[in-house]
Amino acid sequence: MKSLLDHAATLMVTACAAVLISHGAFAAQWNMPTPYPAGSFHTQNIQQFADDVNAATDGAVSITVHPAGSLVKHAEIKNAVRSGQVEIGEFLLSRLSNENALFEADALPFLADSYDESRKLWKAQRSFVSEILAGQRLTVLYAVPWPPQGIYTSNAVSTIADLSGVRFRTYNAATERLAQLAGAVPTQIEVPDIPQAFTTGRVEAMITSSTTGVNSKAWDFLGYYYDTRAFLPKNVIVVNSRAFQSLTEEQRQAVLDAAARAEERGWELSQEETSVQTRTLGENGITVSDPSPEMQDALDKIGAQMADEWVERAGADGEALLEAFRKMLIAQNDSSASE
Ligand code: PCA
Repeated sequence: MKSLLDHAATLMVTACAAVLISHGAFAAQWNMPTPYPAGSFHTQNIQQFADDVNAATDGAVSITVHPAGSLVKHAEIKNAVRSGQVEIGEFLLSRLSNENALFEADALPFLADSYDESRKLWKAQRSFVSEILAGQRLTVLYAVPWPPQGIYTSNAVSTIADLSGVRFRTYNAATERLAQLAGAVPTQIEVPDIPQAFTTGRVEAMITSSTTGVNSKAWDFLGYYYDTRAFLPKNVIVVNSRAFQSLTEEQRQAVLDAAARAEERGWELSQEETSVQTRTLGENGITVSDPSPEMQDALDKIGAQMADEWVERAGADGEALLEAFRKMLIAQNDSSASE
C-alpha cells in the first residue's frame, strides 16, 4: 500500500512539474488564513480576489483561503505571514495597536464615522501603515472596513449607567478601553467564538457591526441593537514581501490589480451591508434603535477621552496623520461650499 501511495505521489509531482515547465515559471501555491467566517462579505471578497489572481496568472499564482481561523488563529496570522509560515493573510488592523498607535486610528469612536470619512482616514493612514509593515517584510495589498459599530445588549439600555458591570465582549484594545470607560467588564473574544461565549454567559453585551451580529445570529442570545455608528475598523490584507518578490513582474502586477479591485469592491459591499444587515437584525427579533441622547452624549465623551489618550501615544506621526485627515475633510467642505 505504501509503495502504491509513493508511486501515486511521484506521478503527481511529475504531473505538477510538467505544468510548471509548460508555464515557464515556478507556480506559487499560497495559503491565506483569515479570521472571519466563510459567509462574511470580507471572506467572499477575498475569495473573489483569489479567483481573480488565479485567472490573471493562468493558475501560476493560486491562493487557498482558510477562513474563520481554521488554519491560523487571528492572533497569530500577522506573525505567520511575517515568518513565511503562510504567504498571505487577513487581520484586523487595529489589533496591532500595541505595536504602534497609528494602526488604531480607525478604532477611535466618532473620529471617522461615515464611509466618506473612513476613506479619507485610510488615505491618510495608508502610507504610515504600509511603511511600518514594510519594515517587517509585509507588503500591504488592501484594506476594507466593517460596517459602523453598534452596541448589542441583552437588556434595554437607556443610560450609560445601564452598562455598569455588564460583561462585555471586545475584539481589540480600543473596544476594551471603550467598555472600561463605559463601566463594563471587557473580555476579548474572536468572532467564531461569539455564540458560545454568549450562550454560556461569559458575556452579555458587545460592540460590533450589523454584519457580525447577523453572521453570529445575535438574535439567539441578544435582544437590543443600538445603532451608534461609532467607527469603521478595517481588515487589512498583507503578503510576505519575499513571497511577493519571488513572483514575476507580470504576476506581481496581476496581484496588485486584483487587490485594487478587491479594495473598491469591498468598500462597496461593506456600505451595502450596513442597512441590509441592520434590517435583518430587526427582522429576526432584535429591537433596533438609536442610542438615547444621554447615552450618545456619554459615548461622545468616551470618544473624546480616547482620542486624547491616542494622540499622546501616537506622538508626532499621529499628529501628522490627523493633520492629513483634517486637511482632506476641510478640502471637501470647501469644495461643497463653492458648489
Ligand atoms: N466585526 C469584527 C471586527 C469588527 C466587526 O464588525 C468583530 O466583531 O470582531
